Amino acid sequence: TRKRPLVVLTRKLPDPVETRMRELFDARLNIDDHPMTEGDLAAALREADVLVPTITDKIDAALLQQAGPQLKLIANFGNGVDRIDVAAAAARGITVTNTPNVLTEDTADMTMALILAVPRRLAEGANVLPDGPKWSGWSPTWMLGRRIGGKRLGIVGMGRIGAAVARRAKAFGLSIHYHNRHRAAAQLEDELEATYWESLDQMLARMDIISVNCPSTPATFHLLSARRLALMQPSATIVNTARGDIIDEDALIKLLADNKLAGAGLDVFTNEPAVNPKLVKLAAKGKVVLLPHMSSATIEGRIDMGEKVIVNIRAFIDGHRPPDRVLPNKV
Ligand code: 8YV
Repeated sequence: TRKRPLVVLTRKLPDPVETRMRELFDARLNIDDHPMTEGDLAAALREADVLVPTITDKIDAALLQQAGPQLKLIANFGNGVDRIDVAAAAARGITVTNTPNVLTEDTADMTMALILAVPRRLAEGANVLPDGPKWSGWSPTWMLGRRIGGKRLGIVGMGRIGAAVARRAKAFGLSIHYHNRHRAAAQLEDELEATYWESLDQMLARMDIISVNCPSTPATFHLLSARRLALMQPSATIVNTARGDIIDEDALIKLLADNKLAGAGLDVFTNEPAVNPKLVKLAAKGKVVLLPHMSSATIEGRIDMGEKVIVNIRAFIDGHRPPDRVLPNKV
């Protein structure tokens, strides 16, 4: 019988996923879930037939040089492949796959939660009662936020997640606007009653809420630059559940601190897991809601992601085209 492929998991995955991996492959698990050091990763690349990394692993061209000739597949446990140099992998004959679709709805739910939470001051309000004495009682002018219904939502990146956010937002009475490299299909525009803005600058200037839903690529690095962020209205809020580096975080912090922007809801940051202390201060003041990169974090979603990884590995090993192959020119 053929030797089972050595599949190295860089992090602990849900039990059912690991059980299945062990049934199918020679799976090397990370039982105590320690984040991999660069040395661990290099060792894994030297030995593995298949590597299953997560967002906590940076797999750049230099690291890939240490990969052994047996490594043929990097099956990412996650949608975004911004931490993997897909072109460098391709140059070495290594295929990269990801886990799209299964985390779309969960991520959109959390994005919607932030779209509601920031203008309606949910995090501030949720802190009042645990702090007991802070509540002096109801008052007509206390804890006033901004209405959601009737406002304009501008989505930056109308892909699967952007569309799922738009569907939710539409049900809350927001009008849908979007900017994307390419205009969306007429059918989707009709369904969402969405307005396409070819100019991101013009859209930013006119929106009440902006939601960032595009991937992180060289083309989207600081897409929301200092200049562009300054185009937003002082009453506007911005939500990011995509990747931290799409927004110029320092510029965002400055605008928030200067009250030139009303608020922000951030699930992703420039230097994860480090978070700029200025953002923490703004959170204490109720200007921003900060989440620890948890928009796709559901029990069901993580199992679905694991199953997708397995489907991709099996297809690849059986000599088929894995369904979720990431092409270098698509990154
Ligand atoms: C995960 C994500 O947190 O899929 C993504 O792109 O950001 C999240 O689902 C992570 O990437 C898992 O590796």
